[in-house]
Amino acid sequence: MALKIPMRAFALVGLLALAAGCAGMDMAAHRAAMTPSSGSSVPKASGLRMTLMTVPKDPAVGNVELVVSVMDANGDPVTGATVRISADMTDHPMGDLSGEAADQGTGRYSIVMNLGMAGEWKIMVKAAASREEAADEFPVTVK
Ligand SMILES: [Cu+2]
Repeated sequence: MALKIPMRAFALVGLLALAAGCAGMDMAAHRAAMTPSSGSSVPKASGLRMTLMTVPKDPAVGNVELVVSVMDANGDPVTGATVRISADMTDHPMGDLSGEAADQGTGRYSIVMNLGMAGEWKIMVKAAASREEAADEFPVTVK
């Protein structure tokens, strides 16, 4: 099956989900526009804050771009952070879906993951920048 999503700078992960016996891939159309998705984080003691967007905004089963924005306590974008993302379904394990998001240079960090089953997912994000760290979890519904 040919991937419809250009590789760009993203790491492509998640093929292990196919081995987990879940539903086959139905590649989502990859929308160019980035629109905010539900989920935002509570400020942590470190001062780092994160939000998550998905592309497309309402993901279907298949490859989904996960875009994390990292901000400091003033709301300014934080570049040069290390952002690790892992994904799983909320009610059963889907195998090891994790990777490091690529730094887009604008405080945004992006990775494409194969969310291989319809239902409720949780996207877990850990960010580390200079002396600060933050972790958060975001709900994503895959149709
Ligand atoms: Cu599943």
